[in-house]
Amino acid sequence: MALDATATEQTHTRICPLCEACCGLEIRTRTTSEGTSVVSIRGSEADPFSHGYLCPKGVALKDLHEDPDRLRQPMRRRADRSGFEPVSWDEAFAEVARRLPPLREQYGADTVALTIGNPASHKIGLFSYFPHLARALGTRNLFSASTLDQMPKQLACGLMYGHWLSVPVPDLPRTDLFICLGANPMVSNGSLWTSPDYRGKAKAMRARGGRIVVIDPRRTETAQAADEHLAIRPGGDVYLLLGLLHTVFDEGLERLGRLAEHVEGLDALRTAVADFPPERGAAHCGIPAETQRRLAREFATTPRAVLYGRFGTCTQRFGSLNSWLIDALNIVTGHFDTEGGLMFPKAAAFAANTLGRPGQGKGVATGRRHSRVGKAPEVMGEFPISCLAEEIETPGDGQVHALITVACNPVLSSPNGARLARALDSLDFMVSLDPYINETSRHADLILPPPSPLEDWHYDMVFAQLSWRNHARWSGPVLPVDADAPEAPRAEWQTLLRLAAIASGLPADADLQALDDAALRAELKRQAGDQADALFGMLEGGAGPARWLDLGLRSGPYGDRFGARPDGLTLQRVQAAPHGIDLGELQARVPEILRTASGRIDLAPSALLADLAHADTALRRPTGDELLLIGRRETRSNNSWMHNLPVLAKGRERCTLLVHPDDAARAGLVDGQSARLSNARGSVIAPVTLSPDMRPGVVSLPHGWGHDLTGSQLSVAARHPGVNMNLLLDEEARDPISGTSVLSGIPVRLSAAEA
Ligand SMILES: Nc1nc2c(c(=O)[nH]1)N[C@H]1C(S)=C(S)[C@@H](COP(=O)(O)OP(=O)(O)OC[C@H]3O[C@@H](n4cnc5c(=O)[nH]c(N)nc54)[C@H](O)[C@@H]3O)O[C@H]1N2
Ligand SMILES: Nc1nc2c(c(=O)[nH]1)N[C@H]1C(S)=C(S)[C@@H](COP(=O)(O)OP(=O)(O)OC[C@H]3O[C@@H](n4cnc5c(=O)[nH]c(N)nc54)[C@H](O)[C@@H]3O)O[C@H]1N2
Ligand code: SF4
Ligand SMILES: [Mo]
Repeated sequence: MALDATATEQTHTRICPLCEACCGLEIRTRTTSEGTSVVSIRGSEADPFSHGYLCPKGVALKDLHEDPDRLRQPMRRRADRSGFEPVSWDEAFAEVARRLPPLREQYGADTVALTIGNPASHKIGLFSYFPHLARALGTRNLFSASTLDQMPKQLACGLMYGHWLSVPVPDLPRTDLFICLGANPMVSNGSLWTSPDYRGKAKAMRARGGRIVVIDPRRTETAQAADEHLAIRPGGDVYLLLGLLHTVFDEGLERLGRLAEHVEGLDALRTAVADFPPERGAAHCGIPAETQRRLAREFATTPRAVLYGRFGTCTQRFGSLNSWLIDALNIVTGHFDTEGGLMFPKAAAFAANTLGRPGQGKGVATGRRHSRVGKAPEVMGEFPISCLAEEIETPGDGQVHALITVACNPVLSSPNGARLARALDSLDFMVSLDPYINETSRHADLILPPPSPLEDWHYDMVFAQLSWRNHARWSGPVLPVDADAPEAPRAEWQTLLRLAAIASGLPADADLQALDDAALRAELKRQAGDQADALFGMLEGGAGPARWLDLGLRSGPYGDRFGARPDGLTLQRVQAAPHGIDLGELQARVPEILRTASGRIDLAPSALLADLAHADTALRRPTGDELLLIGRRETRSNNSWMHNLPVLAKGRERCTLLVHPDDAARAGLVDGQSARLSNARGSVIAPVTLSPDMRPGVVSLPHGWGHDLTGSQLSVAARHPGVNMNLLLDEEARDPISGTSVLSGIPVRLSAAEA
């Protein structure tokens, strides 16, 4: 290698956009006459929020940036459908302008469906401008990964506290008993709980005498580092939670303390759970009544304790009930809105629960409309993503003929992706905003790629609202966008605003700055009336999300209020702090945070009370002895889309089926053997890994695999494709109140795969 005397190295800080932990990274780059490249990626020790933590995926940002399969230019499907060809941005948008408006004219606004996936919550440009596109399209057919994930939690929080994003998080650093239900933060790095370095925090907590109990069908990595593991039966959480609450009331262990005057529905809750003593649900949840009672007593009588439930508790038939009962248990035992319990973060910008009149609001509503085919109620403005295929397939008024996917890969991430893939092929027009030609975007007519995260700046709109500690952190771009490539990826807010403009009937080359100015002025008018023009002139950041961020920060709870509080936050101040600004530990926020119509926490929302009757009916049916399939996450994998990065893909096969030795023996299977997993939906073949950590009768496959579909361009992933567990899932199995798919506890048959 020739030495370049002019080479310079530079250190940048960047919030990792790959998972909810939002670690602060330190990225070193080297610039030579050839250009700038990444030399190293480490956790940033100086970050006040993540203190140097990172996982192997953070390091893979270099591979993501350099991945030859990552698209560097818009792609258009060839007319003979033989693959894709690069096109200019002008051509791409001209094609949208040619094809989308006529479909809307012919079939109406609902004919265009929009889906948005997980990475959007990590990209300020996507998250903040997606609503522009949704509004411009005016379609009812909005879908997202939320109904494959956390919608039950958002619904329960919406109903109880009055806003969809008022989601309390466990205050692990100050608790003495942490009960973790259906979550594996050691691997996932936390969810609806932005808390980097679970391992370190858990270790510190146990070192000062704290106890951790993990309740999960598998003895997970989190369970292995806990004091106790209870192997719950998949789908049985609602009965465990009812048994715990029953015990609390039955034994007079409730202790609302300061919250007593801020809740309503306590008697209704007490009455509702009275029919569910621990004995009744013990077989269904697989946890003996006496263990349930002991756990309830321990939880209620430990002054600083917290019960946290996540993904595994949401993606079940009774996901909304689970989410409600988890919070209710914390509230009635005095472990809520107080140190060491569940607490509400207070974000510096964009949090609806810091806006408007404190302590009271409109609450949330659902079911304002229903999906055309399955009649599923709208929740948070969306229909269940598992309804998308039928909306495309079923003829009639309102049929979906066009689709825009934004950072979403539902062919792999949602139940029965095979059906969805067939449906996508029948669309008249499809656009994907995606960096890859993958299982979903291969069906698109146009793929519009984003810049790599290292070429983009960032501020966490969503996760600052879910953080273990309050903070405001901004990262600038680490690498310049390739100036010699005029068709290089463009900022995603621009792509979204351009599509919105076309949907609004404007020409494909409309002036984005003017459109953005107009939208911001309208918002200021709404917020500040006569002062809008003056405030507009004060905002910094140019066009795009930076200027909205300045508005969010300045008008937010720590903001400078445009000079009224001179030492408050502004975009400039946050940008000037290279490692971000620490805003302190979580504080009590009830009643100020509440936005329910009553101004109180609703402990017994009627929609949830009503669903208890169904839990009761289900309890009357015998448990059955079928083998149940659950999922799992892996440190070196992230949902469906990071299997193409060499640093993560290397090493042992990851998409294996974990089977308890007793179940394997019964099926005549040995370690490493190929097993067939099948049910009425389909069948997949995966290698067996024997694992005594599985609850007997439960097997586990990770999700997001199955990279062997023709037409994708994922050369590394295709070498270890794995299988798609979602082919075994029933797209009609949902928690009907939240619309969330059942992704766990799926009955399956296990046998040796014939050679
Ligand atoms: N069986 C089973 N199914 C599951 C789960 C499970 O545990 N088990 N988990 C569920 C959960 S929690 C979730 S959140 C969903 C996720 O569901 P999705 O959001 O549909 O899936 P992801 O794998 O996150 O794929 C995201 C897509 O975004 C693209 N992408 C990545 N970065 C960017 C970017 O910067 N810009 C743009 N425009 N696109 C980008 C990727 O290439 C990919 O196509 O899957 C769900 N599905
Ligand atoms: N490495 C890595 N990290 C990730 C992701 C990833 O794909 N890989 N995905 C990210 C995303 S999108 C999300 S939403 C988060 C999710 O993060 P978490 O909420 O921590 O979810 P999981 O890690 O899937 O853990 C869910 C646990 O629920 C258990 N489980 C399954 N069924 C049941 C049940 O019926 N009852 C109970 N009590 N438990 C059950 C599973 O065995 C599993 O251990 O992780 C994020 N972080
Ligand atoms: S845990 Fe890993 S993937 Fe998640 S933010 Fe941190 S470095 Fe990124
Ligand atoms: Mo997720």
